[in-house]
Amino acid sequence: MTLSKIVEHIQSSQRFLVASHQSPDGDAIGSTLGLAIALKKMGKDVIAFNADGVPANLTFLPGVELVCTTLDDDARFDVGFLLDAGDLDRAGIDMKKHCDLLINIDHHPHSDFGDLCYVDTNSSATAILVHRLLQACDFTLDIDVAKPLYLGILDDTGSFRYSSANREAFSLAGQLIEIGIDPWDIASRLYESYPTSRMRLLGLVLNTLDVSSCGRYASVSMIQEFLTAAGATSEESDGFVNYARAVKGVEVALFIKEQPDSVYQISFRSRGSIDVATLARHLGGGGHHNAAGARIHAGSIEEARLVIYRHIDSLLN
Ligand SMILES: [Mn+2]
Repeated sequence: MTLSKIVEHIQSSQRFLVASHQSPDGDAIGSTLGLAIALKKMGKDVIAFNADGVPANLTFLPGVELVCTTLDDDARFDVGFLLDAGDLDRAGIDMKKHCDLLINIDHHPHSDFGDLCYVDTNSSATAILVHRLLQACDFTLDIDVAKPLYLGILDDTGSFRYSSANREAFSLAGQLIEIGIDPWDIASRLYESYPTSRMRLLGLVLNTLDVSSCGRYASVSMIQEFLTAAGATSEESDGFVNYARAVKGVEVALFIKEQPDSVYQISFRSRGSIDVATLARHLGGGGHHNAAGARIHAGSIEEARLVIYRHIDSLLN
């Protein structure tokens, strides 16, 4: 129902903005580029937007030249898509000001903004929802659109490992391979093309591994000095939380990142039925059942860790 309404708006409109959340991951960029390229091929005027731009490791994707990091104050669009964002605020711009119609496409729970809202929390990635939309538009996928969509699915399913990796994800991946995707090419660009600085940073962060006495939760932490010592940027620590979850017996993993002004960014990962999204929302953040994040204020990284440990103790008991 919603999909066919979105199709009508695509057919009857000309100027499109396609945006996603700040600090974009593979699905944010993949779904943005997939939709932006497809709209362009449909003859539309398209600007893609991401407040933080395209991460360096994803600049090999087609369509990156469509992505802006700022918009003119008076830029106007018939339709604005906000993809994979979870929350309207995460766009980093005032979408409503720039767009006559705002369409939200997402797989995050509690994502309910927009004039039209197409949300399916059972979908592994927003890229899959973009694919459903393009199918509804009778758009014939080519390699330029297939690449970013494949990358979105690959990233959000943890390379088809997470419980979110469902039949639709595998099936669509198969179709995309049929179109010409080379899985090893994309995987090696994503997971085996790291700068040395990231590996040095990983060494420092892994050294902070702390496993609780019960063995059910664990954390890794990063202070600002690590970045200087490794010559790395904060973005290079993406995914480090998964090393804490990879410890046998650990059900909840944390990555605590020190930021300026006594702010600590916490990433949560959990296994199975343990819901870290509720915990993150309780702390003013958000996310998925097994992957979420929040920011807290604390006097030191040790204090931040203890505060979160207390919350996890009550979550587990
Ligand atoms: Mn996603």
